[in-house]
Amino acid sequence: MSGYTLYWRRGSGSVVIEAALRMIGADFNCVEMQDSAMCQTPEFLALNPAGKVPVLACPSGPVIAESAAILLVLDDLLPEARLLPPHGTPGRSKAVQWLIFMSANIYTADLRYYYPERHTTDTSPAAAAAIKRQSALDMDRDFAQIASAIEGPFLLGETMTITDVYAAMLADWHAPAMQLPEIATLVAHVLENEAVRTAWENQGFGG
Ligand SMILES: N[C@@H](CCC(=O)N[C@@H](CS)C(=O)NCC(=O)O)C(=O)O
Repeated sequence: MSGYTLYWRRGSGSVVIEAALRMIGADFNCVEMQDSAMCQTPEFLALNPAGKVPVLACPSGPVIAESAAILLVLDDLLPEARLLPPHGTPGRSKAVQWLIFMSANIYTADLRYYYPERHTTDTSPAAAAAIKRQSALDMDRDFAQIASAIEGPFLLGETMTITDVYAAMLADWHAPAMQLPEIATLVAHVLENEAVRTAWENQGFGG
């Protein structure tokens, strides 16, 4: 399998896609988006009208946006790489449920936390501060739910899936999550994986 192109940005959700590509041994090249303006060019908007990374162009033609969707498609294309448990197993249901939970809830809360001004028409500093406070509380609640579902050390027990890598990415953005012992243990085990460590280093995580 060769010829993937990953559109990425330092410190963004593209890190879990690079980790997945490395875990499956795919050939890929990277196009770095240096800033928000680069994500708003007509060329990039033709790939993802939302103007956001990550975006993955597949060698067979499709261009996919949305981090969780990209991971599900990669798993479909290369099921033997076991980014996720096999179709039809209880483990897969659980891994997919938490992957979507994190992408729908925690990723979006992180965006509210880091870019509060984009989430209100009220331009006052107090409004931004209130959005930051609430999004931090939302993430605390959501990470606690994940922590209670972790079998240990990974979500599904002894076998790491891409859902664990996704959780580690989100924990890097929300340091209080590391105070939960189940999350800290999961992250420590995820970072033992060489493919993950390389992606973390390339994309400015772990600092
Ligand atoms: N739901 C999307 C969120 C993607 C997203 O918001 N990406 C951010 C970086 S983490 C982005 O590209 N923002 C564009 C900008 O800030 O200009 C996903 O899961 O991929």
